[in-house]
Amino acid sequence: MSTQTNDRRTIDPAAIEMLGVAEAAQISTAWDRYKAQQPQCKFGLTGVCCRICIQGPCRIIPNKPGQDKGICGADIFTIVARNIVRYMAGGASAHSDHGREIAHTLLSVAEGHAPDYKITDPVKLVRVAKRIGIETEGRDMKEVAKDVAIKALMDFGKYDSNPCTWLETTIDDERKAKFKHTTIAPTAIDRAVVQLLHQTHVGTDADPVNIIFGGLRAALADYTGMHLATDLTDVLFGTPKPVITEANLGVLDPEKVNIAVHGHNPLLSQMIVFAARELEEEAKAVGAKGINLVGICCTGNEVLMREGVPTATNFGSQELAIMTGVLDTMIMDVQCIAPAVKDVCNCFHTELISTSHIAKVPGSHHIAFNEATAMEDARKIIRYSIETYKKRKPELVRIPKYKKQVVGGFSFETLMELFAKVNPDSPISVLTDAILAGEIKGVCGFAGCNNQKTVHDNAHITIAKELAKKDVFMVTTGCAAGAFAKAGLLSSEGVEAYAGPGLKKFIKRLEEKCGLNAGLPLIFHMGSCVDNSRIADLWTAMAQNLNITVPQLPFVASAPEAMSEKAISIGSWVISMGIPCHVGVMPPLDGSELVYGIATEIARDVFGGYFMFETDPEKAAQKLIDRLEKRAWKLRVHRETAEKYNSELAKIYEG
Ligand code: NFS
Ligand code: SF4
Repeated sequence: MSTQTNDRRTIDPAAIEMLGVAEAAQISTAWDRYKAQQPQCKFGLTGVCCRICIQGPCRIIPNKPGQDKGICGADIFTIVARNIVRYMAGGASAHSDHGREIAHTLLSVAEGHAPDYKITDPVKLVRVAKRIGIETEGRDMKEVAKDVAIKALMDFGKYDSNPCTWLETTIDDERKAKFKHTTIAPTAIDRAVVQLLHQTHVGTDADPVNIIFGGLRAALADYTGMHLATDLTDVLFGTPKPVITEANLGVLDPEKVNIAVHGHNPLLSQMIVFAARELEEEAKAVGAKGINLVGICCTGNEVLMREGVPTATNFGSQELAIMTGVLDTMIMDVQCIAPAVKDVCNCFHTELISTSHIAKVPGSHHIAFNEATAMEDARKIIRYSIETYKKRKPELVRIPKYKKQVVGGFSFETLMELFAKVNPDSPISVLTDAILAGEIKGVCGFAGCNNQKTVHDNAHITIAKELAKKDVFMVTTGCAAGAFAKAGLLSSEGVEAYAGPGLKKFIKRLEEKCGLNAGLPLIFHMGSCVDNSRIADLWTAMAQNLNITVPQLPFVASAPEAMSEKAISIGSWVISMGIPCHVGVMPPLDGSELVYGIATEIARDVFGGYFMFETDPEKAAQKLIDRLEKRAWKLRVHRETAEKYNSELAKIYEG
């Protein structure tokens, strides 16, 4: 039963319209179920409920004699720390296992076992190979690919004590030393996760600081897994270049077979793109005008970045896409697919197709997807979708008219190519010079999800508009990108409406030279959540160019509507790298003042990065701007002093 009335907790006009449809049809949505869960358990919300052994659950009441510790004697700070780092283990597992599949596929390509995949971007392959110390001169690309894939797979399970290759070769020397000194550099991804689960087993580690350092090691394993995922996906499918497309439910086409790819793994969604193109005629044969592929969540971002596939919606509103009545199939791979989508499918003709052996939903149609038979499997899925189209019920069709232009595809390489049009000798200087000159204040990377604890998309949009006004250059990934896309912030419309004078000048200067058929966007879409690695590459390049450390760089991050374990893991490596990170939802750690303090204060002393938890988007924007202004000011002062007195010493300072 829908209880939704006027207080629709979303600012997405298409979602508002579809929630009306849900209400009329009495279809339960995440919005209803969130309400039904209220009030949520205070012990769980603050992280003080321990279920690590089955003597529990132990719920801690501080200062209440007898109940201020768990049955085993675990203190509140141990319990909160253990709970939070186990999220990091979950996040690192999801991201890195995705990366492992990509690496496996590259190995299969090299060995000739995956005939439908190929090395699409040999230039990137060579660049990655050189970076990780693999010989490329005069060698066959398949041999190089094999060595690269094996080295990537070794990052999961190698047994020496050197840090993971993908970590060690993508960060600067100062961070390498920092991670060595604090012992948080993972030597193998799987080991970091397993060790953390061991460390947090009943009766193992009770020291909250040590537990959190174990968590950060897993978080850096998460970074390692996602960076290799980004690199090798680019090798297999091409490094993204600028694309022009659209976003929001208005991209659904009543006259075509509509197929949504939902989840994360481009090994499937990319093949779906190829198969859809190939089988267009078969769709026409049943009376459709063709096949319309749309994306939801990060696999949508993957095919948006490389193929210009439009975005239907993001995590929070995934169920609503089905309620349009025109989605014929929703194809899921892994992660962030709400099981509720199946219940909604039951009210329409839509079929949910699962494809992974580790992600099935009861009642969904399973078509197993294997790399060895990829195109055949993808064709099967497309044909099944065409069959389903025939069952569409015209009386249930209702497509909200909303859609916005999206200019995306800004991989790190593409951004550099863009900057190179202004300064061919030192592309990255285009960005750093603008900061030194005060034209822009710095950079903010937006990532993360939707969370029912916030008003859907509102925190993303509110913060971004504020930052735009104050001349902050912005990049984005994940469902944050989905929110911006639907609101028109990934097109020049956003620049006209919201950019402050400095930011506008900066973007227009690039735009004049870029030679695209569309204006540049207010926020630059860098990809899926694993592509947060591209954002890290950006800050590393900027710091190196300025000859400073990352913690001195005017660069901040924000996950306004964080939800998943993956988001917690990303945030944790972001702060380890030296970047202040805002999170707009309170994670369960304020049950322990000590653990809260480690995340927000002590982390700053040790790593230079730290968390800023702020649920009010306006205040959050102000905090982000303050951080950037302070770092940019310090950077300029120390530069000037160093130049004036010709002193290297003035460059060494705390950010
Ligand atoms: Ni990232 Fe992407 Fe979205 Fe959040 Fe889920 S889809 S991997 S976890 S909800 S941004
Ligand atoms: Fe309780 Fe300790 Fe078991 Fe946690 S590990 S459930 S605090 S007895």
